Amino acid sequence: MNNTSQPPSPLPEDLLACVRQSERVLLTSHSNPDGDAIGSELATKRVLESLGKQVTIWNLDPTPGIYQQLPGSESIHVGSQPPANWPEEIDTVIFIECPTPDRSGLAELLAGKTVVNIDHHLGNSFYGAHNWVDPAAPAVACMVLELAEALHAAVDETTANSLFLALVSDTGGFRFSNATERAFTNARDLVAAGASPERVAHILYEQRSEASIRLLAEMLDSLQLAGNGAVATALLLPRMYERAGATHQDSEGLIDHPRSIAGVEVVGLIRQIEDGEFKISLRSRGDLDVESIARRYSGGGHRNAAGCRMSGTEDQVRSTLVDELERLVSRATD
Ligand SMILES: [Mn+2]
Repeated sequence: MNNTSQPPSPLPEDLLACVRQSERVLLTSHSNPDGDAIGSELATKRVLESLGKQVTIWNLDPTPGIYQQLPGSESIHVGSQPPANWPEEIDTVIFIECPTPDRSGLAELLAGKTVVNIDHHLGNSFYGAHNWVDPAAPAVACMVLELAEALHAAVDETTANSLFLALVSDTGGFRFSNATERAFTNARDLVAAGASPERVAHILYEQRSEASIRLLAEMLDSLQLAGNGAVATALLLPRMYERAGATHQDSEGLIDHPRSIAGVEVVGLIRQIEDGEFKISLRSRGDLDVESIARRYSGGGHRNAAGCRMSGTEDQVRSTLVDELERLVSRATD
């Protein structure tokens, strides 16, 4: 997922000092939060609370169903209406796993506070008063673990489980290119602190809703291969959610299935968000850089996992996307 050949970026002193001094903290992350976003937020909340700080998590979008099993997830404030203590009782906003303020979907609402930016996305825009961007970090969870150590905060079993879940989910179960030595070192440290790989695997892989499996069937029905089998695209349309009895929270991880087909190098999942508007999720293997495509459509992400939006009819968007992905694959084989 990240450029694993680059050295880690050390935790900046000014950022550490700011976190130390902040008594009332608001945490947020990107919209449609994933396992690294939720796990890292919940762990950061516990770490800072163990130091006597008041911490509120505010995300625009609901926590995906599978991550609602993490202790503390019920405390996450969701939606575009601010939590009761905003803005009077907050001094610092920490963005976790959020490449630009806009990606939180809350940028305008969160204006006017000291901003701390902790992230591992390559395209991070260094928007904070204090920035720690480490693209070599396998997951932001690894950075949170380092922050906890620097703050001399205890990482208890619950915190370790949240961070372990974030690390497992961002590395695809230690299968992606970001499953580096550092990922395993951190994994070992987290297990030593009480994380349970069995419990986390149960949460991530064995607790899907029936609706999400029915939605998977609908999505696979729409699967098309192109580019001599190297390019896979699939659709998630409102009528599919309806038939499956599913909500957006049930779509987490579905993109991994087209990616598991032999010969498939890149996957584009096209999800309709309103008439003529689609959210595109991209996945790739190895050196194929889907972030370069996402960036051209005002999106972003990592080399092997990125996202953006496209407008048009369903057919137009799919054919544009297939063209882009075929070009990416053919450039790589030239
Ligand atoms: Mn991440």
